Amino acid sequence: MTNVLLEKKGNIAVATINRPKALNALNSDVLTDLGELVDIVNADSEIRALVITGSGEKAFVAGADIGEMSTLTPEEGEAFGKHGNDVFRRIETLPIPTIAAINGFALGGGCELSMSCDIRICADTAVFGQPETGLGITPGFGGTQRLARLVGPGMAKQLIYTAKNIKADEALRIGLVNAVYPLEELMAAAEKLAETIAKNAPIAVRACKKAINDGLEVKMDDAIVIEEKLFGSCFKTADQIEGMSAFLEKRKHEPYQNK
Ligand code: DAK
Repeated sequence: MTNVLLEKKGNIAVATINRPKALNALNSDVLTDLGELVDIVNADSEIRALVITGSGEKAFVAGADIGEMSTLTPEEGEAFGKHGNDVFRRIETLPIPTIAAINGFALGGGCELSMSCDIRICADTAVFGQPETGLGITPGFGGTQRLARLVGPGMAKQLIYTAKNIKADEALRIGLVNAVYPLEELMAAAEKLAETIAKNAPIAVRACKKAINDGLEVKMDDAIVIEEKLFGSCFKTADQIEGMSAFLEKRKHEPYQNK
């Protein structure tokens, strides 16, 4: 991978979209590398949480590549959208938690990539938006769906219809991000959050992600059954036995083993 860099740090990993000359815009090569990133992370049981950020100090991702998109036919546009949607859905359904550390512009496909992650935190310099209607297209990598689910249909429609950008403080106010940090503190905060997650029992954390994601797609009666089954699946794991024994024996639990 040349367009996505991956660095492992203990039980967490940091993926950096690496196309700074184009503000990390998503062309087909970047999308392909993001797909490869998912394969690598899925195959590595040591990675318990993944941070995704952008290279440079200016942009997380400034959108899908407008140069590449500008000459597409309707059929090619649909195929490009499917490429992005497939990759973003694979990121959204990665078993481990994902954190978008948004270090600048997160426009169009960049905002959509961040919304495919479980948690979004950003720099005070970050700018969010879905500028697509200003370019003559719709959001194409899940923006109409994930933004409406995250901030509600009214706010999502306003952002998408107006194509207006918002700053970090407004993104925090509407619930698009969980926290805002000075740019120079963002990556430390993201890694600390990832490490905190990685210290908890990995099987339980993955079950929680699945319960929340799958449960949100069905009605409550079915959602609580999803939770019951995942709850049950944690019992008799080595980490459940150790976690509960440590509590009862009034000691700190041993590092969890992902077993
Ligand atoms: N695509 C390609 N190149 C980009 C880019 C982008 N999205 N954003 C920036 N760049 C390039 C610039 O062209 C410039 O390249 P050079 O001229 O140096 O070669 C370089 O990055 C630096 O950008 P600027 O010189 O413009 O930097 P500024 O600081 O002046 O401005 C900016 C930063 C982020 C405000 C500006 O670059 C900008 O407005 N960028 C475009 C933002 C944008 O509109 N993004 C949304 C793209 S639309 C679909 C599938 C996918 C999508 C939609 C539909 N279907 C299949 C249905 C997704 C759509 C989008 O993401």
